[in-house]
Amino acid sequence: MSLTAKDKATVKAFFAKISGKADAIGHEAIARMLVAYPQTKTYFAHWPDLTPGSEPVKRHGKIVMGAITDAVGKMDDLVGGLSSLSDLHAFKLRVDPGNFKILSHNILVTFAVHFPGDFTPEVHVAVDKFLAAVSAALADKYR
Ligand code: HNI
Repeated sequence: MSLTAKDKATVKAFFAKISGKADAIGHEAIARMLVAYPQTKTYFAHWPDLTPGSEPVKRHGKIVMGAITDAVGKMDDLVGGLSSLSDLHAFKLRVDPGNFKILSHNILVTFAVHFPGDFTPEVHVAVDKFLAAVSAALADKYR
């Protein structure tokens, strides 16, 4: 499960390539999650508009993708690097950690749609492993 040195290099190179489109990717991933997995909408009931293209969906996509891009730089210690974010999701937001897998899936789909040439099977597996490691780190504080 843990990322090999090669996986880490593959993830870093892919994120360097997508960095210019990170906000749009974050927006689309969150929008897809809310439409395709409507049970995730419960956590965002306080937003005025949960539809694709709305301001809160765009803003949140940018925030989440920013945190994931930041995590690329913390790959050697994701549990330590994401501990305060894990605290927030576990104790304040109370997000069921099963939702991390749902969001990760939507991020992968969005990468594949926007970077069909770069998103090779090798990139796919490395980024999938990275998102699973981010999810595990985010779930670390739950119990
Ligand atoms: Ni998440 C807020 C990062 C998955 C529900 N989330 C944040 C913030 C970051 C963040 C960063 C802003 C924190 C702050 O204000 O200090 N979230 C991440 C990351 C992932 C993730 C990196 C997974 C890869 N969050 C999820 C999932 C859900 C979720 C899967 C629910 C389905 N997050 C929330 C909610 C908020 C939130 C709810 C508060 C949103 C708001 O603006 O009110």
